[in-house]
Amino acid sequence: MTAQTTHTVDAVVIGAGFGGIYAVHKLHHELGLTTVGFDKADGPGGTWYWNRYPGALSDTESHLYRFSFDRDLLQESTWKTTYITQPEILEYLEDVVDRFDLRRHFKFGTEVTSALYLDDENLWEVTTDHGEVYRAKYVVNAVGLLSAINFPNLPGLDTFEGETIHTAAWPEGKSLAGRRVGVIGTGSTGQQVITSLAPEVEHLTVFVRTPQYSVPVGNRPVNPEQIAEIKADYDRIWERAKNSAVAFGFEESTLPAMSVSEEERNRIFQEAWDHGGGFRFMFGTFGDIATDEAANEAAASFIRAKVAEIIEDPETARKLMPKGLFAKRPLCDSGYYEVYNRPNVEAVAIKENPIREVTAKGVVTEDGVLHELDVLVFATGFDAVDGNYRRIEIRGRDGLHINDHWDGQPTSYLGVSTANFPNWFMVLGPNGPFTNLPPSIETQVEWISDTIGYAERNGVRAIEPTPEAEAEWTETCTEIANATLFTKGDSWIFGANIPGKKPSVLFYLGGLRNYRAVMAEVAADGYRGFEVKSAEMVTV
Ligand code: FAD
Ligand code: NA7
Repeated sequence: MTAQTTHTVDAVVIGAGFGGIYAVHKLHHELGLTTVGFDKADGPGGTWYWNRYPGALSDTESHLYRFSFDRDLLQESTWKTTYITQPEILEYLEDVVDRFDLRRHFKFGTEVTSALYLDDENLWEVTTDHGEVYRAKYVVNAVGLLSAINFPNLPGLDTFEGETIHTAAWPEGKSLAGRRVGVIGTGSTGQQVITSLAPEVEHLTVFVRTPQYSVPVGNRPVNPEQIAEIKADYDRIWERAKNSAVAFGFEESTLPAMSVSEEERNRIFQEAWDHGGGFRFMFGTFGDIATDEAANEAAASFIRAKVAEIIEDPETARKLMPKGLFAKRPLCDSGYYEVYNRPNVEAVAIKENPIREVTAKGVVTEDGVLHELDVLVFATGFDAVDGNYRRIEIRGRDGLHINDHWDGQPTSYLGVSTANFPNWFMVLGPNGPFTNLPPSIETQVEWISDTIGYAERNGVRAIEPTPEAEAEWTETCTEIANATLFTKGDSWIFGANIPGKKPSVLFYLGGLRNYRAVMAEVAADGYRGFEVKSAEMVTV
């Protein structure tokens, strides 16, 4: 064994997506801390580095899917369409990294394998897959909430002679034109990749397990005047987004769906359908679609009628027809249902006709049919929220493993910290806000950075939440979630998409405005719910 050099820094940041980039910027440039960032990826971008599949698009409007912290950056960045594509977001994030001279603080192509708290020294010891060891007072985890891949192990998959690709590990520029392609998964990602691949592949077989409700995204070109208008109004736009629930920039409705006539209801739904946007359809039409069953059914039946109208073959429409509650992350698409009218696209309903096995030539379903394929695409999503944490050996006070601490369910205080893990912070950890994410990420990174600044100024050696505060926050998130219909729809929002993962509340569904107020109050109240140990009090 070769002797390892141990590097000493003030802070380690894990991840180089929106969260990690901003965290390194704040800690280094504003607090003046020596900071090193790590990412497994060979460059910055996080989500947008990995998800290079055809059709990858943000479903937050372009002008709000970005950082708001720097006025000049806001004025100088631009976009072409109302929604921003993966290559453009990646380019934007790369530009941000260069603009703030952050690249030299990151070590790319480097996976953090463990983070161990050294109780006696009040330091974290972080080890990478290159065997490097870093000691730091603070660790900021920005490891992504939709980042740990879910790759189901289908029987016989290893015998497949074609290619398998997960959408979140799509090789750059990989084209499937002219190939016979199968796609498993029809969530947000599946819909995007299916819609984009359909016109260029020879044949597309879509293995549909649970059809989902989707509305048009409404992506349109924007002209320089429209962009200038937004830029002139940016202060107000961000103010409004940060003071709303889902922070998608539209006015959120408070009108109960059943308080208007059926005709008026359908007019409002149609208007939202024509405008586009999934969150807008769910939260901009009426105020109770996510909470009231009758309102929810009204929205669901409006979408079902559209599916029946768009898909010409009634049997295909039946296979694609969503059922039950409209209570998952609302989806929007660029002509997804229309794709099934193409002669080269076939839907296989795998709940009624399950996948039996994968063979050398393709996928065999229970009815004995071999669906011959050159490529099998997995759009099967992520082990969301806690997935990446559980893949690192993280041990807090007294060697407590994060997986043991989170045995029942992943928890946190305020989505940013957890008891027994001092000076250890999370961006979009369990029970953080469920919104358009950049403004929530900024809220958390700013709060974390302020807290670290407070600790540094006040000689604080260790800050961590009390178990009671964490339990209370979990209870708050559970109560809010239980008041919605989301708990009744199985999805990654509750960890219900991963076999063996215990479904539990993973988000604070109280909205960004309320979240920001709580975060501000906790800090103003002397870090209520945190145990703050000053240098003198800590036994060394
Ligand atoms: P990420 O961007 O996920 O970055 C985390 C990084 O951490 C990754 O690069 C990963 O490699 C790295 N990492 C993890 N573990 C380790 C380790 N042990 N060692 C080293 N590096 C590690 N959100 C929206 O608000 N609007 C949208 O329209 C939207 N669209 C999306 C579309 C897709 C296809 C996906 C997958 C997600 C989408 N999201 C959207 C969610 C998106 O993840 C967030 O908006 C945001 O990009 C998250 O940024 P982040 O920095 O927190 O995490
Ligand atoms: P999702 O929303 O989790 O969708 C995954 C899809 O894959 C969904 O249709 C699943 O069906 C399907 N799936 C998952 N595992 C299997 C197996 N084993 N067999 C067949 N089908 C399977 O992930 P996305 O990537 O689309 O979206 C996640 C978020 O990332 C999204 O909200 C955006 O913000 C980006 P199921 O519904 O479980 O029956």
